[in-house]
Amino acid sequence: MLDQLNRLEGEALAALETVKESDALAEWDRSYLGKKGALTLLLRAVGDLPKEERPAFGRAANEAKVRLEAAYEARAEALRREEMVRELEQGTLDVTLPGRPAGPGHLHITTQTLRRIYAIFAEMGFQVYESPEVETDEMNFGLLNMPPHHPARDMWDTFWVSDEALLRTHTSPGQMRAMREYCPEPIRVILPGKCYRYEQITARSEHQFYQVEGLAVGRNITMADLITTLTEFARRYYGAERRVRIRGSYFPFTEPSIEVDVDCILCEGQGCRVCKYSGWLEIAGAGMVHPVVLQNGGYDPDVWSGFAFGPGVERPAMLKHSIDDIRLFYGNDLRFLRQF
Ligand code: FA5
Repeated sequence: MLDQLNRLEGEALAALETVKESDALAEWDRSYLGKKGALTLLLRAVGDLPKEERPAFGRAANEAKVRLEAAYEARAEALRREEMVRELEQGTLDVTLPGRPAGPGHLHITTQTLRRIYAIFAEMGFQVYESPEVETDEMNFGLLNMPPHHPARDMWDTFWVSDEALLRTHTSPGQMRAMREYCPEPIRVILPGKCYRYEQITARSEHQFYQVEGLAVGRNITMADLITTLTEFARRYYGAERRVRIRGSYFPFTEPSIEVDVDCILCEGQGCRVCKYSGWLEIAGAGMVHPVVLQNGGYDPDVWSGFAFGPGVERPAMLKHSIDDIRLFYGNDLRFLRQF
């Protein structure tokens, strides 16, 4: 079969030499590289070979494919140039025409939202701390009070990079990095960044989205500080007229834990697809930093306390701008993006 492959490659390259115009080039592409092309069919037949011959043949066939694709690109470029020269000679291409103007770009709606969030928390004395997107299992879960096999890990469906490394499912591992860097000083930081979850994409859930974690560690920090901070954030971001609701919740790394909702701007609390017909939209999980987490970060929980919160970014932007589908954010439809 290796001989057959070599013959096919030689034949394809020779045929390419004779191609003089774009229809013939497309036909060449179909007959050698297309779905039913000769090379594709040969590659598929690899399963018929004895097991020990398959890797060498597979490698050779893939290399031949790369060479043929490169030859195709080179021929296509040569034909484009020939066409241009022909047009110039015939006078059908006017190179003196002005180019098409490229309008100035602007910041993506997510970036605008992030900057607004940074500004609000900066006014409250929080500084930005960046932490990695590829994390260890230990940082993303273990040190956050979720040892291996802890059932709460199921709350975060994970994209694994290797047995120990993953794409962070939330910005909370940044808490541990900030604590370990600043200990034994008090902390007031926000940790913005992209998070990844292996989950179903819907009108309100993406598999890639932003969060802005918040963390404060000090000697007398209480739940009242947390609620005030988040209520003030909601007031400044959504406007004073929005209602904020605090619910009890559960996160392994905070105790007690809460969830913060704002009444749905899209339906004015009447119920719609985005708020799952509840009238409320969850904007952040939060709570008092769990003593085990404080300890893992180097702080003595008998002396220090802290709060943490983790709002998303796209969902707040959806609420504020009445966007009813999160998939629009990264769909790259300029008609959508230009509105903001
Ligand atoms: C967390 O990820 C916790 N780490 C939050 C936290 C931080 C709790 C600190 C306590 C202390 P949760 O899975 O609920 O929690 O996500 C937090 C926010 O991220 C959600 O409120 C939502 O705004 C956003 N979010 C979560 N999943 C998605 C998704 N698939 N698409 C878009 N936004 C999402």
